[in-house]
Amino acid sequence: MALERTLSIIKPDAVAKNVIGEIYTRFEKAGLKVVASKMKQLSRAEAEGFYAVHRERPFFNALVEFMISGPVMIQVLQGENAMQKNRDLMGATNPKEAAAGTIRADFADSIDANAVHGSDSVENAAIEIAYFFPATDVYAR
Ligand code: RTP
Ligand code: MG
Repeated sequence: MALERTLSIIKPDAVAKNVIGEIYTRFEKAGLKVVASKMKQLSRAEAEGFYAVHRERPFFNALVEFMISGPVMIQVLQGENAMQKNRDLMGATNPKEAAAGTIRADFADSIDANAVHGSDSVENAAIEIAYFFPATDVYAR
């Protein structure tokens, strides 16, 4: 098994619902450690840059509008198979299809307001972590 890092974002809907702590508890109970974190109001340019791979998709504008609608909580998670483990905790993109007990099943309202983001590959995780955190702000622990 590989010790990995992945990028997680608690999206504006879940921050507004005041469930940051409940979501962090799920990370911790799954053996994932928070090794960097910050709350941030994304600018439009930051959100567009972060989701640049989706620029041509029909939902891009709605996604950017949603991600700048309020502050987000951004964290780096570290642990064995952290990328896939976080994806498993999150559940399917559409909360209607998310397995019971996943973050999206429990906290997401819609495919747009779906509570969390998680990197979808180890390669993208490295890019996404560097997008938000200088290396000196990510801690070995
Ligand atoms: P995320 O990137 O946020 O972790 O979510 P994901 O991998 O499960 O989904 P992805 O395909 O990367 O899409 C990014 C976000 O765009 C919104 N979306 N809306 N209306 C739609 O059909 C649609 N499809 C995707 C979701 O908020 C999704 O999380
Ligand atoms: Mg994605």
